[in-house]
Amino acid sequence: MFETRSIAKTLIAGCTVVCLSFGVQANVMVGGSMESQALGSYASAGFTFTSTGNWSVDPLSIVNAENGATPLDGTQMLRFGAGGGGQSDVYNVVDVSALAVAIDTGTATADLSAFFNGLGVENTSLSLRSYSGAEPTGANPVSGGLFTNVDFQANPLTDSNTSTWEEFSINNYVIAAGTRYIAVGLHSARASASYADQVTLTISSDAIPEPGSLAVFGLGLAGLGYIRRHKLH
Ligand SMILES: [Ca+2]
Ligand SMILES: [Ca+2]
Repeated sequence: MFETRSIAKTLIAGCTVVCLSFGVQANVMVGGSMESQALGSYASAGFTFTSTGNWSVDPLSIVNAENGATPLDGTQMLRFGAGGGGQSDVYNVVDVSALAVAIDTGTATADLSAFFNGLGVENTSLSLRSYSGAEPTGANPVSGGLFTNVDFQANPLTDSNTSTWEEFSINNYVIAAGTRYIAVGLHSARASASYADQVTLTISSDAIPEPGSLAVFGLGLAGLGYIRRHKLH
């Protein structure tokens, strides 16, 4: 009897969690913590969709703590540029095809959050772009007009205190129906050393519950029915 009661309670607990988050909301960013890309400098090497999860396009470095700046999470952070000054634009492409059903309702939204830091007061910015085609290879996401539906937030400023991280975001980016890839862009005017870390891309949709959620929801209902029939407490 104890075992069946435990199973029923587990089913109900599962239902409660799923029911509270009915609909889809998930951080789909890969590589946003800068922990999975190996330490070192990355020269401008273009960009392909098969490099999903890695930052690329303009030169960048993945570094440990330096210049009084400590990674916001883990032990690694992104440093814009591989030396020298000038504008630096780095991108990471996220495959969102697993959420196609929700995205194709045209009502799914994305929220991008990224933290910046710098030795000086830096001009930084964020961008989001979407792509609806089949997965191409060997393509730069920001050249040739592949990506559309651009949302660009320009000129948020860091302070010059390297012990603090400044959060900037793009909220309620409406994902065009048909989107299968989203390019996340981080940009810095880079007058001095500047950094980024803890990038998240959260997709939300209330339109279509996940099939898996429906299955667990059904199990939860079955568990409730079992309890009522057997008067478990
Ligand atoms: Ca990190
Ligand atoms: Ca700061």
